[in-house]
Amino acid sequence: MANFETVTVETDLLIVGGGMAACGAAVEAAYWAKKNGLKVTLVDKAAVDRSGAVAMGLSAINQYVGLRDGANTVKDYVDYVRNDLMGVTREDLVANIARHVDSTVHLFEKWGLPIWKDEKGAYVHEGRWQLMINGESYKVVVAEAAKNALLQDGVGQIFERVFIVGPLMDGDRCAGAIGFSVRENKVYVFKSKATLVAMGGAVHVFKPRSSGEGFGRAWYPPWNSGSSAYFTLRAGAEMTCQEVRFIPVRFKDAYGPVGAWFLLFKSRATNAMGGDYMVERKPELEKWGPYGRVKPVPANLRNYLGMLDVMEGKGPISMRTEEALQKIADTYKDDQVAYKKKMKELESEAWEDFLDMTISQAILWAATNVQPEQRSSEIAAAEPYFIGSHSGASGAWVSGPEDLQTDDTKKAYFWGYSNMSTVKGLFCAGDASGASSHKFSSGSHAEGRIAAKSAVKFIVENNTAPKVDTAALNAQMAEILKPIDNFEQHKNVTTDEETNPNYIKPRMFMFRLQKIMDEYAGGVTAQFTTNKASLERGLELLGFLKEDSEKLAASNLHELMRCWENVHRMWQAEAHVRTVLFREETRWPGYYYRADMPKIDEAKWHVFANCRCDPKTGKWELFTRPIFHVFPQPAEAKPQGAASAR
Ligand code: SFD
Ligand code: AMP
Repeated sequence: MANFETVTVETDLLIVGGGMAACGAAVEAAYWAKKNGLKVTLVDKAAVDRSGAVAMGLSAINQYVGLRDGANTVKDYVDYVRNDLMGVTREDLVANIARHVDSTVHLFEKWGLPIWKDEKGAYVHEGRWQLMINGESYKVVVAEAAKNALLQDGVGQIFERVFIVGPLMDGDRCAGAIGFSVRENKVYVFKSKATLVAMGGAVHVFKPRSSGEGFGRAWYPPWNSGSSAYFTLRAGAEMTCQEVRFIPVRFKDAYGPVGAWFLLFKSRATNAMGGDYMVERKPELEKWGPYGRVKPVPANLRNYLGMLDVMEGKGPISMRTEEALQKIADTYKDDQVAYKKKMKELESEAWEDFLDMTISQAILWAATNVQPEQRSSEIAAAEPYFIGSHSGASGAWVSGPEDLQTDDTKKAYFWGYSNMSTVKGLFCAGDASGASSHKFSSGSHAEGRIAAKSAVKFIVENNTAPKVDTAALNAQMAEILKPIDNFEQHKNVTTDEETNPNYIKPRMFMFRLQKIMDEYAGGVTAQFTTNKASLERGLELLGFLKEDSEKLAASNLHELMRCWENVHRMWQAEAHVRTVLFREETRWPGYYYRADMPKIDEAKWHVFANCRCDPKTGKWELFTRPIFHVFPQPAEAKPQGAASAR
């Protein structure tokens, strides 16, 4: 076995990940740990200041409910999320985040995040739920608070550049995590009483649109590679909404987000003939149950209407930036000075939107002489991502809060500790927890706080150190380092290290995974369309890939990380394909379309599709869970599907 030093760290609460949810968890955990004399350890594969999806910054806080102003209620937010996800949502989880998220936003402001204000001092809204920020240093501000909280008074410690591979188990209880340094030859064994998973979602499971030119450029950050899903699956946790991938419409080729354009600048998107798909294709919305009739139209249906234009050869689709800015400036047209000033202001806001969050989009504009006030820009549907915190929903099935349960949900949605998965001592937040979409950066931070407080409660009430079997641990270490051994053992068989009959390098492995997913599971080249036979063939090919994952090879620590990132992606892929196959309907056209089951089936499939992989046998189980409301609903939206185990 490769020669690595083993570092063992014992802690009470272990937080794996250092993004929005983990930083929220750190702040809250530090407070409760101090009160209870506990120790908290946070581990990130990168540097917390700039890790995760918010690395480049963001230009908006997408979840702010505005409870103190009476602007909206928690139920308003729950109604919005449920409809956007075509009826499939855990209302208790969404409501729990919604009632706490504003306080997280107020903390961000206190810590120094500049939130736009109007002349009266009120927050400037991008849309009903979104606030505009000067967010290029968003992550630095949030990370600083997390670090201050953990590092003061010896409450906690932070490990950066340590890649977490998977869970340590003590029977059915999570006992910590194992990983390795991406800088030094060290394996890290973290033993904990509770573990909070917050390692984000996954990208590059599907082939990206940019495959040679601008290789790997995507909207979602390439370093979030499905570690949360892998961790929870391997611990034996029940997973939910694994079929719900997110496809955002983005500015073409550099993936600039569209929210500010649609909501703040009130832009239209039009096709090559000048038609507006949101207007011309409105009758299509009638086919998608009660969900197509509600405002705003769900994100997947908005996507779908545009995709129908593209499939009919009416592309490209253009964001009409010039028209939108002109329209706003026109309200000042009788005063030339005010008009010019407004135009300048709009121009700088337009650039700042990308400079805050997706710098490459601003660079692409500059490189291609685009002045948004003069010329429209192409937009396109991106490749699929797994991001349960945005408009996707995939993640672990977690317990809701006790006080929001009803007679129906008490047994189905609650098992003692908020945000604990079905595995004892294993908590999840942000992209790691499922069926609670639209939490975004702020809601993920709030959910991290909720989960951390709950995890501390678990520790206080279960204050025993779990045991880790030495033989099992040694086997896990050997498995983690196997790619290094594979390389060392076989590297001299050929003259080109990249090509070898005895091993596969992570880059080629990733290409194979992406090709399978793209072609069989409804990626870009398959027009986001699939069917039973394709999915079954995809599963067969994923099976061969899994066999070959034993042959992954790494010539250095960086490649070792790449190997495990791709194993993580592969598991996310398998959970996805199995669940798309299981759900025999098309519920989210615009995210994926099952050509053999082209309609929504409310009677049978108004349910959660959940799955679990038994850690002992490796056998997958797929089954449904009922959807219950925690707020009273109008008659039409009552659940119709019965729960059934399959
Ligand atoms: O406009 C391991 N998001 C937006 N949210 C907003 O509120 N406003 C916006 O403006 C947003 N936009 C946006 C967004 C995302 C992206 C990519 C872009 C633009 C370009 C969404 C939010 O960013 C997202 O909801 C949250 O960040 C989710 O938080 P969390 O904590 O679940 O994930 P994370 O922040 O990505 O952090 C993940 C962490 O895990 C680490 N990690 N650590 C150890 N071992 C491993 N194996 C690990 N794998 C991952 C990461 O390093 C990181 O610390 S807009 O487009 O909508
Ligand atoms: P995006 O930039 O697409 O990630 O969107 C940012 C926020 O605006 C998210 O909360 C989206 O759900 C929302 N959003 C984006 N486009 C629209 C739209 N056309 N109508 C309503 N909400 C939107």
